[in-house]
Amino acid sequence: MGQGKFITLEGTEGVGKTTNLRLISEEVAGAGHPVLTTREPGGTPLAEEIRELLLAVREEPMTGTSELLLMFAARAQHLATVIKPALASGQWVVCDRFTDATYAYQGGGRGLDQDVIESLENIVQGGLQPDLTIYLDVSVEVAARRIAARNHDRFEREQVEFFERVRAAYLERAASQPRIRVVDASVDLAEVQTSLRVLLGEFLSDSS
Ligand code: T5A
Repeated sequence: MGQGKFITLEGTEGVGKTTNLRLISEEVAGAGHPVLTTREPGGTPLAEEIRELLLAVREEPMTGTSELLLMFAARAQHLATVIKPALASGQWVVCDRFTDATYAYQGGGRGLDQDVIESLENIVQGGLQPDLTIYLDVSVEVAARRIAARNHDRFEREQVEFFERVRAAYLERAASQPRIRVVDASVDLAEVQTSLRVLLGEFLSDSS
């Protein structure tokens, strides 16, 4: 069996990534490919512990650089122990967030240097990139309303301006990278899912 394909799902908070992840995995499995669904930060026991460190609300503020290094530490573990072995065995990997989130949140949101992010990306990933990235786009106001009732983690407590910068960074990246496909996720869930099925249908037929 050849190498599997790597699909990532991106967006700001509350755009519907978790809601749509299952549909994406089902479409891939329905086309006959073995599929592994995972997430970042996280995806292994150690990386999930790093996720807890990253999301916890605590008195001591976390520096942007600490946040960036923890994201890549979790990613290094996830890639080495889950993603790369799965792809090598022919499984398709569907991942809730990956390095585009680092460019958007730590780069756009926190204002960290893109060149530093790129250096870490090279160290941790080598040449590995997703084959397809689906970016679910929703305005910051609509997304905030969707998650208003939840207990907010450390990121979700950021101001609107932070998420505007994150969204702008995602859209800028999507405009320059053909592997990133933008889906309007502000419409009804059924409509979002129709768009996802069409997009995945094209990708699956191009990959066969
Ligand atoms: N992070 C992550 C970084 O800063 N850098 C990185 O490199 C990485 C990898 C955790 C945090 O880590 C940061 C970003 C994050 O802040 P996460 O857990 O993936 O990452 O983050 P969240 O975005 O918080 O995940 P959520 O589960 O909260 O959001 P989802 O998955 O986008 O939204 P979901 O599916 O839970 O939907 C939210 C609500 O909206 C409804 C759903 O039913 C749900 O109630 N909904 C819709 N309602 C109306 N119309 C639609 N079309 C809808 N779609 C969903």
